[in-house]
Amino acid sequence: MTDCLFCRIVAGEIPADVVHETDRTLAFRDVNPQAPTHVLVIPKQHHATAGLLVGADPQLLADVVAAAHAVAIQEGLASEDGTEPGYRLVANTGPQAGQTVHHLHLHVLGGRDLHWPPG
Ligand code: DGP
Repeated sequence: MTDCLFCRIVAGEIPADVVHETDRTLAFRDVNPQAPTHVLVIPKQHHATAGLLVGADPQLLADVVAAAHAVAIQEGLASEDGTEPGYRLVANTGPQAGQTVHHLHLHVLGGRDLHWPPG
């Protein structure tokens, strides 16, 4: 989709600080970080939400989650066989949840104590 910001990042039309890439996923640092580590993990193909993606291509949703875990390990937020020190995956979905970019993205947040419930 040419009017989608994250599709334009995938296409290389908008620069991004890419930290991880597979043939079907891309991970890059959030432009407005909310934690010391704040990375967005997306499918390269356009899907608006996780709920829509899981119906269309469940393997791709699994690939996005696997990429997010790989980013967490790479960023020192998780060991391969565990979660220490820990991180949070967030998928804001819809306007009331604050989704502003309508291309599925998992926020990988870590590097500080994360409070619950979120705001
Ligand atoms: P959400 O509110 O869940 O839709 O999150 C969208 C995120 O995208 C938000 O944290 C800011 C980030 N963002 C918006 N524009 C850009 C951009 O051009 N580059 C990067 N790297 N991140 C962006």
